[in-house]
Amino acid sequence: AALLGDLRNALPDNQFALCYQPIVDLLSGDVHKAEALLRWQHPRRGLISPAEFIPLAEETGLIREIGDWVFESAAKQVQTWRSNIHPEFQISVNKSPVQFQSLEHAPEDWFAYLNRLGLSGQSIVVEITEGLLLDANLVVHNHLMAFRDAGMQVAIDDFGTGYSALSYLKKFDIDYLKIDQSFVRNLSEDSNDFVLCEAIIVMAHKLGLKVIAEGVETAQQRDLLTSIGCDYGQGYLFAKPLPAELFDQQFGKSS
Ligand code: G
Ligand code: G
Ligand code: MN
Ligand code: NA
Repeated sequence: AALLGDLRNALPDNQFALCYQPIVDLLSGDVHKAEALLRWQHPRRGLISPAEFIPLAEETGLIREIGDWVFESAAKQVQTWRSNIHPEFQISVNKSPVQFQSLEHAPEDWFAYLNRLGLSGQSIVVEITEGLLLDANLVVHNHLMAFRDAGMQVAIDDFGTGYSALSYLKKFDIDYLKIDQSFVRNLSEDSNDFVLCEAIIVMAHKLGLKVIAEGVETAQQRDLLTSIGCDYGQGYLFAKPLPAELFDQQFGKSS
C-alpha cells in the first residue's frame, strides 16, 4: 500500500527512466533497433523492477499515464537515433494486456504524437505477449488495427511460453517473433531447445515474420542461432539494458 502512494508520485517526481537494450542484426552486426525497458528509481528503495510495479500500475489505472510517458520518451529517443545512428532506427516498447483492454484511444494519440515529431509509424514496434491474442476481443482487435494503420509494427514477446495455439499468427498481422530466453539459455547443451528454435524460425520465415532471440549470453548461442537463420539477437552478450547516453557511446556513429 505504501508503494502505491509512492507510485503516484513517481511520474511527477521524475523517478522513471528508460533503458535501451540493443537488438543486433546477426548477419551484419548492425544495431538499428533497441527495446525500451522501464526503470523506477525509488528515492528510498532504489531500483524497482517493472515486474513488481507494472501490476500495481495496472490495478490502479496509473498504467495509462505511465504507458504514455514510456511511448513519448521512446519516440523522442528514436527521433534522435534516426538522425545520428540510422535513418530506419526502431525502438520497441512493451505493452501489457491490460493496456490494451482499456486504452481505446491510445493508438490515435500516439500516432498524432509521432506526426508532431515528424516520425513515421515504422519507428515504433509494440511488443505484446501471445496471451493477448488468444482471447482477443473486439477492443483488442481494433486497438491492434489502429497501430497497424499508423504504420507501427508488432512483435510477439516471450514467444513459446504461452499457450502455443498458433492460429492467432494468421489472424493478426505480426512482424516479429521474439523467442523467449528460456529456449536460448541451454541452446548449446539441450538438443530439444535447438530443435524448437529451428522450428520456430522456419515457421516464422514461411509466414513472413522476422525472428529475434532473447537472452543471448554467449558467443556459442549467437553462432548457433545465426546458423539456423535467426535474424536478430538480444542479450547480455551484446549489452545489458543501457541508459540512453551509454547506448549512444557504444552504438552511436561517433563510437
Ligand atoms: O529488464 P526487465 O527487468 O526490464 O523487465 C521485466 C519485465 O517488465 C519484462 O517482462 C518486460 O517486458 C516488462 N517491462 C519493461 N518495461 C516495460 C514497460 O514500459 N511497460 C510494460 N508494460 N512492461 C514493461
Ligand atoms: O519480457 P521481456 O522480454 O520484455 O523482458 C526482457 C527481460 O530480460 C528484461 O528483464 C531484461 O533485463 C532481461 N534480459 C535481457 N537480456 C538478458 C540476458 O541476456 N539474460 C537474462 N537472463 N536476462 C536478460
Ligand atoms: Mn519485451
Ligand atoms: Na521476453
